[in-house]
Amino acid sequence: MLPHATDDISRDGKSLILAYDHGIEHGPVDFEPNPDTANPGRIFELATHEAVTALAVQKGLAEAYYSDYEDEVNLLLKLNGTSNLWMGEPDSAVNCTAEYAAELGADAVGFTVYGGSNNEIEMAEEFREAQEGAREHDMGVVMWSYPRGQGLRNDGSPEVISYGARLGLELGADVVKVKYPGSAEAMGDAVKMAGPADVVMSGGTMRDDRDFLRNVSNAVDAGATGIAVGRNVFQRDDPERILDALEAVIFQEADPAEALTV
Ligand code: FBP
Repeated sequence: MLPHATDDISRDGKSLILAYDHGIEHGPVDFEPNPDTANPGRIFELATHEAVTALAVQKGLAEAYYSDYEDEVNLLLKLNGTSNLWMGEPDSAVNCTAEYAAELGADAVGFTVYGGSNNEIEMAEEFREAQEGAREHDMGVVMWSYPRGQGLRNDGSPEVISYGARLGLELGADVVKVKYPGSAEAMGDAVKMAGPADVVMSGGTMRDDRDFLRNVSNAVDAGATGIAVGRNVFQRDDPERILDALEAVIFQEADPAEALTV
């Protein structure tokens, strides 16, 4: 990782990345709990919340909306993505270059790597191109490091998640986004494996407010620099309220129970 590479998508060394690539990754089903969120404009507005340090979207949404928000929102442009209609071994189509991301005004690029997939070799090579392209344009690099594939029996185990964190460091990511491994201790191991690269936890499926904030707090206590979250924010009836609470937990290290009352 390069020093200062994440300055544009973090605040005081912490990050709250609002992820909104679900329209491609999961499809319309993710918008059902809160139908307004099918409208990308609603999410770009949400990303102006002061807690949000960057918004992760695909190229098409950036082209359509970002020019209206470039003064208020930091753009993390996802360079690859696959729909849930794809039934093959985990893979992700590269659908944008680092050069075009820079043209669209991106502050950083995002890239999924499925370590352990039968497609890992190609994905690592594609990541190399994206990472080096980002460096040429002074953009930070965030790896969605999600080991999975037919050969991996337990892709949610702490060992596999730590390995994913390490892959991010070895391949040149500035930030590695990993699934929450289930405990502060396991998160601490992943953070250690990532060395100088930042680690952010992935939000995951919708959870009870307290459980969710407790996991985030554990992750931050263990050295994670924050979260990259989608569903646990935008699927709630009041996404702004959970952003207020996340801000307190991540940036002020507030107790999760107290954060809900701010
Ligand atoms: P969530 O907070 O909703 O889990 O989003 C994080 C994220 O990495 C998204 O960026 C992505 O769309 C999704 O999870 C992928 O999840 P998975 O591949 O595990 O279904």
